[in-house]
Amino acid sequence: MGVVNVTPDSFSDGGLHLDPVKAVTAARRMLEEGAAIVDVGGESTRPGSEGVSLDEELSRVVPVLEQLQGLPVSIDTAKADVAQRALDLGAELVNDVTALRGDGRMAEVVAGSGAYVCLMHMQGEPRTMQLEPAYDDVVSEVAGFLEARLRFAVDAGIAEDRICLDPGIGFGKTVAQNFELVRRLDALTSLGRPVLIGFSRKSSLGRVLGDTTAKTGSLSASVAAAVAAYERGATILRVHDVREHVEALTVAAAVAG
Ligand code: HH2
Repeated sequence: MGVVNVTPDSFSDGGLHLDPVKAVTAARRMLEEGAAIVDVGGESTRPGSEGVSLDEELSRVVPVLEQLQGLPVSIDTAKADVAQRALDLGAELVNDVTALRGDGRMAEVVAGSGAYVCLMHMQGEPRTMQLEPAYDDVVSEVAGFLEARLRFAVDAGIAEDRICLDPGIGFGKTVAQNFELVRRLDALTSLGRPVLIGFSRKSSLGRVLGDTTAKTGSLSASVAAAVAAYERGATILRVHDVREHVEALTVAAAVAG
C-alpha cells in the first residue's frame, strides 16, 4: 500500500503532494512500481495534530480521487462523508484510524458500499496520544481491541472477509511497544484477518538508532521493519517508498518460498 498524503503537515512527506497534480503523479508512479493499492489521505494524524474540517479534507482529496478513478485506491479518513465521496469515486478500501469509532455513520457507509475496511488500534487521539502511552500488556490489549472492533464491524453489516486489522504503529505507543507488536504479531494474525503494518518512516525507527528526538525514520530502517513484519505474517505493508519495499519484500518472499 503506497501512501499519498495530500496534506501540508504529514510527519514525513507534508506538503510534497498537496498539489493534486503531484499527488496523482506520485500515486500512478507507486502503482507502476508495484503497489497493489494507493492510500489517499487529506488529514494528518501525526502526534500533536488537531485535525481538519470536512470541507478542507474534501477539497484536498476529491481532485486527486477524480484523477485516479479506475485505479486501486484506499481512502485514509475517519469521516463518513469523506469515505462516501471517495467510494462514489471508486475507492475500494476505507482506512479508518479510529476503527469506526470516530464517526457514528462510518460503519453504515462501509457496510452499504461493500468496500473493504482497515480497522486500526489507537490509544487516545492524535493530539495527545504520545504523551503517556500506558498498557499492562500492549499486545493482548491491542489484540482484544481489534477483536472487539472486528465483531462490531461484522454486527454492523460489514462482511468479515472485507476487513483487515492494524495495530497502529506509533498511535499511542512507545518505541519498545511498537517493536513488541511486530515481534509478537502472531497474536494479531491469529484473529484470522489480514494484518496491515504501517512502520514506514516512523519516529521509532530513528529512535532505535539512537536519536532520542527523531521525528522520522530512514528508508533502510523502514524496509527492515516491513520485512520483519512480513516474516511474522503481515500481508499489507503501508509504505511511502514503494519501489524499495517491493524489491525487499519480493526477495523476502523468494526466501520464504
Ligand atoms: N499511519 C499513518 C496514517 N494512517 N493508517 C493505517 N492503517 N496504519 C498506519 O500505521 C497509519 C495510517 C501515519 O503516517 P502518514 O500517513 O505518513 O502521516 P500523517 O498521519 O502525518 O499524514
